Amino acid sequence: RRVLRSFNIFGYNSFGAIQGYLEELAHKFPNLVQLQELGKSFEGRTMKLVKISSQPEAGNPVIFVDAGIHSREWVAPAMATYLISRLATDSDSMQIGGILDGVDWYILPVVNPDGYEYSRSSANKRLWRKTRSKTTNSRCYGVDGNRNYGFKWAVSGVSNDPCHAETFAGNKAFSEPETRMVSSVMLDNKQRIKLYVSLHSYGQYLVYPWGYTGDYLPKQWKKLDNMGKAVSVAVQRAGGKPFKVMSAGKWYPAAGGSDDFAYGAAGIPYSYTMELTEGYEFTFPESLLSKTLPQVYEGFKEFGKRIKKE
Ligand code: ING
Ligand code: ZN
Repeated sequence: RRVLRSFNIFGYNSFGAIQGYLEELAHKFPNLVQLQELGKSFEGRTMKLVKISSQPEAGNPVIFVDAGIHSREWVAPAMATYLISRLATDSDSMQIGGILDGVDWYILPVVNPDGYEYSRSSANKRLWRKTRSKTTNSRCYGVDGNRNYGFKWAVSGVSNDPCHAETFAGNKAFSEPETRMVSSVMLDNKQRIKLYVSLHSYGQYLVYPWGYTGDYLPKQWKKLDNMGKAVSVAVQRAGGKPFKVMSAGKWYPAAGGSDDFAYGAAGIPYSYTMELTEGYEFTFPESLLSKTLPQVYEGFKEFGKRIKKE
């Protein structure tokens, strides 16, 4: 109860307050919201996957959303937590137009809790991006989680310098417990997951594979492009900024991202990195969350509608 009082859905919350809120939702909506323990982060924080379903036995297609692999991108966990809140409460009040009929949502709102708490700890840590694991250099910490996935690992857009680079890919693919846990969710549920969305904060982009190269597009790129554009229109209709929809590698090539792994290794047919939000880069003002999160939610409703029809 004490934890809940410090939780604000339109604010930047501590990892503990977010976990407390998720427990509260699971308690309040036991037929809708389930928490699955995935394991522990490097520093020992328990990672819980939120599963939201109105028909848990139906084997519905699944939309998997994660956020916060980059710790300084605070708007991403805020969006994921807001999405969880809306899915649970709207569906309970039947206002959601059946967004939970025929589709289940799996959401991991804070992929990198150690980095998140580190970036919250003081103003000079605010822009920390990586995990907080120990590297081969005992004075340098952390791996770029979005360069650590085991698909075309380290072929482009990465660094092997753990000390001076934000894009250190790790000393091997999946060196980080956090990226291993996300990949297990994908692989364990690959028959059912039809859409994967990873939330970040830099510019206003909705990008799809490939990220590792700008030279090729996947065979099915047009389907990815069309769905992305429809989502952008939905957000714009709600008063939000449109997204630039394109392949990640055409923006800038970088290998080892979670969206490439989802698409290329787990065979998830729709996979995106969604960047919120233009003009503020990593430090999106807390005061704008109450306006932006509901706008982007309209985009997630569009994702839901389209996956249901697939
Ligand atoms: N952006 C992503 C990054 O990890 C990205 C975007 C991913 C580009 C993969 C190309 C390939 O760099 C942020 N905000 O981190
Ligand atoms: Zn990022």
